[in-house]
Amino acid sequence: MTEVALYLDLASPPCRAVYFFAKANKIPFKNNVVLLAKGEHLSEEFGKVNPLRKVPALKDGDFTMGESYAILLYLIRKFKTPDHWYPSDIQKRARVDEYLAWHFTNARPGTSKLFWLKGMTPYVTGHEVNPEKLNAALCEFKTISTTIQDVFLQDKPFLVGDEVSIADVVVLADIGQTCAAELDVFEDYPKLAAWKQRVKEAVGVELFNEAQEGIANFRETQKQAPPELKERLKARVEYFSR
Ligand SMILES: N[C@@H](CCC(=O)N[C@@H](CS)C(=O)NCC(=O)O)C(=O)O
Repeated sequence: MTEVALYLDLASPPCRAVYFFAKANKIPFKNNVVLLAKGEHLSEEFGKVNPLRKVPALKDGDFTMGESYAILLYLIRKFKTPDHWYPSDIQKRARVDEYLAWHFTNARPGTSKLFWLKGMTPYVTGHEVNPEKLNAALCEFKTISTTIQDVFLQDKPFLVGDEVSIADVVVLADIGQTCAAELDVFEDYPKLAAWKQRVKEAVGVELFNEAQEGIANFRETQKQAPPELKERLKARVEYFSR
């Protein structure tokens, strides 16, 4: 089986989801690090792999693609990973699809907002975020956490049943972003806290901790970001502060 190339920055939640999945399944891949904080995704060379200039991206021979969800599915199909990651039973699979459709339009923007306001604004602008804006983002995040716990997880060990799936890995990767914003999001969510431990163990605790370091490194590296990137970061902060 040929090795694929993945283009990743572990500071990015969708990259961490792909990385956790690939590593947990021992998928052979070349890890091409694309440091967002250095603006490496804006290079001509990376633009040939993903013209959207976003990570993660994948290259398999002459074939290139972006979008984490689609990359996860490509890896599942190419490497025929164990069924539980994306069950062949159509109703179980539909539950994964259902969760992820909700996640990418609700939980992802909500966690990103919190991360950019609490975790990035002080680093990019040098001052704390407006407390009212932060409070609104925290309320939004609580609604998201309640929905994940009470509507999707309920009393099951994993989001769609007894076994871990890509839905769990995608959430674990996003939750890491709130830890980076120094928020203990699980204080009021005991079921989510126990779930997080199970998913960490399913992908590997060391792997999880290793990927978390990517976020800390991002904050340090962005201090030396080129001017073009600093403008992009400021624009991102402004976008989330609206
Ligand atoms: N929907 C995409 C999102 C990819 C994405 O937004 N990646 C961010 C990092 S989390 C990125 O590359 N940002 C660079 C930029 O926008 O300048 C996915 O799931 O892969």
